[in-house]
Amino acid sequence: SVEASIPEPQRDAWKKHSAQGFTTKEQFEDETVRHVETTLARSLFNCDELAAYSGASLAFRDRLVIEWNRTQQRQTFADQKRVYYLSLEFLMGRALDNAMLNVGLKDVARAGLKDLGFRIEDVISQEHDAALGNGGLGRLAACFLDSMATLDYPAWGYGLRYRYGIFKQEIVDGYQVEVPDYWLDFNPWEFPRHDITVDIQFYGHVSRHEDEDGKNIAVWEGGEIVDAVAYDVPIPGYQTTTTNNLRLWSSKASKGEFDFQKFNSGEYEASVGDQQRAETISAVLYPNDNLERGKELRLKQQYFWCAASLYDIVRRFKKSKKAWSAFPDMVAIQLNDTHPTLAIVELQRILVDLEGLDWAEAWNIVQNTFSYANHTVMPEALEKWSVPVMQNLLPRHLQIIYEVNSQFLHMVEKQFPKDRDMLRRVSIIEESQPKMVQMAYLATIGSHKVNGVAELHSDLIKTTIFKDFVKIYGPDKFTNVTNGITPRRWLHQANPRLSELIASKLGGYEFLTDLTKLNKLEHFLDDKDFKKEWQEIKYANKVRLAQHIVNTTGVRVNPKALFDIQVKRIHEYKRQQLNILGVIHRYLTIKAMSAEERKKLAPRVSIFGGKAAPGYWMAKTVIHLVCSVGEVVNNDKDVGDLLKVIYIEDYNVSKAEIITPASDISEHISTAGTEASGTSNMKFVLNGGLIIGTCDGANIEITREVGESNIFLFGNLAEDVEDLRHAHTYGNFKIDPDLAKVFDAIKGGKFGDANRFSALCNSIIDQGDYYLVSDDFNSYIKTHTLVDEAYKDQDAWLEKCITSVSRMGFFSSDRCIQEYADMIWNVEPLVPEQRNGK
Ligand code: B1H
Ligand code: IMP
Repeated sequence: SVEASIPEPQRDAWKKHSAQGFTTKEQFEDETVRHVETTLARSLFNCDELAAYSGASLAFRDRLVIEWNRTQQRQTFADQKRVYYLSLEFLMGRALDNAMLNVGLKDVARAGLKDLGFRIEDVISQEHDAALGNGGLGRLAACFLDSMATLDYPAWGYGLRYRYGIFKQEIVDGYQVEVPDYWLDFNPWEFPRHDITVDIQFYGHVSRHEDEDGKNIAVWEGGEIVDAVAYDVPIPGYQTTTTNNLRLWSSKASKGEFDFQKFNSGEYEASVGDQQRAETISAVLYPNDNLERGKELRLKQQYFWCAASLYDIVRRFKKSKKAWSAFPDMVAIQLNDTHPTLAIVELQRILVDLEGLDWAEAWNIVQNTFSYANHTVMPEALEKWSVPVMQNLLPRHLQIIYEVNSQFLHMVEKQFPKDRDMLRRVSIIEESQPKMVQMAYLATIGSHKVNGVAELHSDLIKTTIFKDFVKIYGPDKFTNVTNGITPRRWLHQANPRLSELIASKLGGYEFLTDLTKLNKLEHFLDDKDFKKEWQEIKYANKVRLAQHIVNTTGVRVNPKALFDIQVKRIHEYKRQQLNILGVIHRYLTIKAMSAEERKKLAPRVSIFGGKAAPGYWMAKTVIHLVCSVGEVVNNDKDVGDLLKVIYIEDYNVSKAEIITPASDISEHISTAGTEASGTSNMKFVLNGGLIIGTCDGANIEITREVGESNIFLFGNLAEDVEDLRHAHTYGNFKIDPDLAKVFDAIKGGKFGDANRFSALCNSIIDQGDYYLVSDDFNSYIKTHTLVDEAYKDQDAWLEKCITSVSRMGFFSSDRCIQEYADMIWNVEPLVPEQRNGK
């Protein structure tokens, strides 16, 4: 704060001693050894790889912190609009490698570590992933942070500091077992800010009082208080000194609340219980992807995080001493799905109850501040909170929601006077038993823009869940921002050799900050040496993955085989079941082939990976089926290298960095209309793999960019799904004959006790086949035959891969952030003096 700043006469001394951070190899070694010896109290006699990782990280951290401080000062002085990205998930992965590359000192670190006796790869792999997310939604938030810093936007992330991130998955006897992910033992990348603590209130009741001016105001009293403590994580941009902040809140028993009475009177357990209850709020990430279960603790997490973040944002704004009407000119708040929707209500509460603004003036500020991105249309993922639960936990917020709803419905009634059913449909409060608060509606009404995450998805939300809202607000409120990925992590870091090869052809690494530059690669399609090296790199990446597979599963796979990969959360809509049923079909086909026919077939490795939500039995059954098929196929000597089936345990971001560059083909085969975007599809293509996919999410735009001849599309279209489902229920549903043979094999016990798979088989055979596995089976199998054929012509295949990579420029998260900044947030970058190369 201003009061604590150093007096003018002493500032020269201060500046003279200001920390600098290393730039040379000598300095890096100095700093690393100093940290190992002093910060960690170790020596050259007990410095293992973990200690070397810690020392190197602390050396890099010092550098980041210096730029981070400068960035924050610059942003404060610049007095311009900032973006706040609210996400309940940030799937960051590892930080050291990313810091080295973004700062531009990885080569320095490699040489320095070598001098000190370490291989940089071994040091990097010591780091525990920061896995505060489930899948695509959380990883998107992480890519966005990277792009916002790289593009010099003054931006903060706000999230929760879970003590346990997404669980670690072990496969035991072919079943998923969940192990807690306690990741905070040593985390050099976070800074506890014990001085930044916010009191968060829960429960209690609302009473009405007159203030000094005779105005009637609501006062929320009683209940309990929990402290939110800030932990800050520096986010370095690539080739810029801009280093933004990710602020994660941790819950703690409030000093005022912690019951010393109880403690002193010997009721230790009761008082410790209170403390534990407070700390439970940020204890664990809910491990569901695309599913909301309506648990009170989850709502508590959401409010805790929204209230702490809003308090912080409002505090920062108030320092500027501007009028409240200027709030939306200084603050843009982006809601990553509906999870932070309570922030809308909390800002209205702050403005009306605490700051004394008129309702309408306050609501205008709120609407101009917020924007909301929708990430799913799956009904089971749409958030609804029970009114009684909310009444109990957040009584004042529920009142505000009712008031917002009442004013909104009034407006709608004026606009559509004769349409009673419209009012029922768009009400934030669903008149069910119990009544429910529909968060997607609240988020839409409280925001000035709503976007989907790929073109098809953005169209779908306008014709389904938000159809009425488009009529009410007009189409301009609804827009599309197709997702993207950061090329720094997903090309340069994950696939350094490919990045280097591309740079050697394009004359530098500019493509990493302007991915459209990749289009120049098409000029090298006739360059034999280039193509040979490209192929060698793909092969080396496959060898690396094969090594990982043999180390972790004991199964030896042939890196010359076609690697066919599906890694993502296990979900019926993503249809891993279609994939494994297709694999069984392939196995049965091979078994029936003559030796001559077998010779013509390209050997395949089918690779699966991903976590199932712990309570999602069908998803767990799919994992078990994959493992059981693997057991049989991998031990069938008659089949040998022609087919291998692998389950990679504990898929996470750092494993994705090994897996993604090693695909020949990857699978993105969701039932059309269910996958909002998908982002791993972009990562695989950017790394020189082709994809087999449905016309869903971003697959459609990938097809448009790379060209139809460079992608393997199959299956029914989104527009036909409803009719097909209707036919399943009311027509006479006949299962695909090839698929029926596959089920016969399963039922015959070919892959172990058939009872274990009966629920999975029946969901397709006689329970309506909601995800259209049977409808798409034939087209899927045929398309895989096309893949086999295409792979035989290695030259043509390579050309497809290179052409595709050259056309992937659109899918950089930089483009995405640019679109958000211009169309939705209305913010400008704040460019530091040093931009290119720090
Ligand atoms: C996506 C989620 C999600 N959409 C609820 N929705 C969650 C919903 O914990 N929960 O309750 C967690 C996650 N995740 C994904 O977002 C989409 O399925 C992908 O298609 C999309 O690429 C990604 C990023 O936009
Ligand atoms: P997708 O939406 O399934 O394509 O996944 C998007 C991205 O999220 C992947 O490329 C990974 O970076 C990440 N991801 C997906 N599933 C998991 C998981 O189970 N653990 C960790 N990261 C995941």
